[in-house]
Amino acid sequence: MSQPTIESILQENRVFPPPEEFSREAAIASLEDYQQLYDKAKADPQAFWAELAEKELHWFQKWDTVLDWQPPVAKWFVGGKMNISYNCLDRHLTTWRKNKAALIWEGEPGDSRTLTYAQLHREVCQMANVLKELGVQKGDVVGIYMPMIPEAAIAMLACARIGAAHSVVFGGFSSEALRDRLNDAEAKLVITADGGYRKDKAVPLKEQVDLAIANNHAPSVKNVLVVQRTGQKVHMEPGRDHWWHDLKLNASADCPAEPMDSEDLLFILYTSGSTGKPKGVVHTTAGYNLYTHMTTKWTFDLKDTDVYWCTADVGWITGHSYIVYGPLSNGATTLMYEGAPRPSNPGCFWDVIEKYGVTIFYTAPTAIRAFIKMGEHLPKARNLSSLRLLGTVGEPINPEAWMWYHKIIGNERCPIVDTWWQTETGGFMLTPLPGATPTKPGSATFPFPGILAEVVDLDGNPAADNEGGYLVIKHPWPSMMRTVYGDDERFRRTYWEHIAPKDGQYFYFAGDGARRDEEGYFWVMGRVDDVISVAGHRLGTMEIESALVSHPAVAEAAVVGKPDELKGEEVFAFVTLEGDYEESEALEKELKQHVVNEIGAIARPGEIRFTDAMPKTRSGKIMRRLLRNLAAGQEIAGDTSTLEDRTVLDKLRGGA
Ligand code: 7RM
Repeated sequence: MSQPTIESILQENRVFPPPEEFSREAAIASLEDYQQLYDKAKADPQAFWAELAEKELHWFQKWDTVLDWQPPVAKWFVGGKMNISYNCLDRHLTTWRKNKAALIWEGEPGDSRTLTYAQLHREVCQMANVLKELGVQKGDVVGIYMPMIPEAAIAMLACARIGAAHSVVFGGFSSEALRDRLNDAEAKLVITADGGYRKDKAVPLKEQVDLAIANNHAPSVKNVLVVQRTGQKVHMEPGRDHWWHDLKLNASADCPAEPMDSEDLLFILYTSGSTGKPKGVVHTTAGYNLYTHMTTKWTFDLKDTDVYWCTADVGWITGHSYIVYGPLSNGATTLMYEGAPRPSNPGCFWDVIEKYGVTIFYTAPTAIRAFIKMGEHLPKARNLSSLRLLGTVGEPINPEAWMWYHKIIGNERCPIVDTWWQTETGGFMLTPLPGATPTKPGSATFPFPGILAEVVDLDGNPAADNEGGYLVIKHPWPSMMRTVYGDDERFRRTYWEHIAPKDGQYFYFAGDGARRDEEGYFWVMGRVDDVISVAGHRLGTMEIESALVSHPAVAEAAVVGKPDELKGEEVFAFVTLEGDYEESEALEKELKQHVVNEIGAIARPGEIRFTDAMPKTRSGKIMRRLLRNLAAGQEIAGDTSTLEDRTVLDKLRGGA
């Protein structure tokens, strides 16, 4: 099992048409239907989105202008007023869905909870009132640092309800990383839990919040709302920290949703790039609601009887768009699972599918590769016949893993939707529509209707068939990121100038290389920048380098991705030491732990190689290409003539 290589993907020519019984029941039931929809959207994108916005969402007030596009600044449904929490909750209460399961939750220790739409609405209203009581106002930012429990979704919806923007920080991030994000967003309040369960252990969360905001290090944070999850002992600072279960006792369940302007800030979500600190990706209300609604509806071909499970964490965009907002806006039943496959319970995912009769299962290639390794006897020992549709996200899926997923989990009858998108895009950009699109293992197939995607060269010229290039989007779409929080200039530079605009045509580019085959299928090849993907988590190599050099022993650090069978990539760090330090196993361990403290366990280097010098060009740039070759244990490929000191390479190899 390995990552897709250009060779393996070029040889991939299997095609899987949608199963007939699936197409028969599907909303978009043939390639012709898709093509028609796509053409219609392309001919008049504004009319296309306006029609759907009218039909699919509730508005307090209709918009005046569908799209105001002053590149690269887009405003959608200008003048409209709506609330995404209303669309996810209130509007379902006047239908039979009132008592339908909105959220099914399975806790790691085996506890569980189901909230109907009416119950979820009640909890959200109560938390919204508590936030107001604690001084949160429309326009404020609230940090959310939570385990995978219903209150994570409740917190997001409660913020949206009162017009506060949320900034969810993945619970696996360290207190340092949390602090940076809280400060950048100037969060007024943090919603957290005493702890959460991760792989048979109760991990502390409130303690991390304490560390993040101690000594006035995050001065904007005035209050902390704490959900009791594990019962572990935590410090509660009087006047600042409040238990949710205490405040809930007197919280009214009456809290009308605040009418929000279409372009009001909905949330900030931090993501890694190739340079600088993580960027606060800004998403706004109406366009995000519409796009996540439509992509959930069509890509998962949602039916009212579906039990839909996305295994992501709410700390990532996938959790935002496809655990919380997209499914709930559609009135679907969304399942949330606190656990993860672990040695004590390697079949836990299949247990969850069997227990709840999951019909749609959406996970990441890295998880699939781990399942393969754990053995097919595990899924085979469970009844997975409820499944009707499978999905993947996060990285290119290697055809072998795709075939295993198709055969062993899907029993050769479930279509697979390989969805390519990003934190920045808000929702699916390239994806099959399961009743319509013949799939090819490893290809995210075609653009969603309304998305004009292309593979181009640096001058913006379309690449020839099967020729690699940059994957760009050429027309604004409703859920596109609006800016980098507090840094419009960085937004422009990062996403819109890599490929220079020409003749008024702007190209959105966020870092992936791709090619299109002769039938128009897109094959995403992976990042072309210094962003790596470890177990589907996006990390900037520079962030890890900064973490390393903040340790007194480290003079210089260069981080690259090393191909890894399971995780896709692993963090591989080259480090030169300050004069007074000597390499040792103890120091290696210490540096790894240092990265964990600075960023979080997901960034822990798998390997650190000490070196006397880095391979550099004459202008002093570290030659990462060489380091990537070295990390992968490959021969150095390509030109090394620009290398300043060739003996450096021999020394580095010697360490291999
Ligand atoms: C949703 C998410 C975005 C990056 C993106 C790609 C990679 C995501 C796929 C994929 C190939 C896919 N958001 N990526 N999905 N590559 N095929 N289906 O992952 O912001 O965290 O990462 O992930 O490189 O640029 S993210």
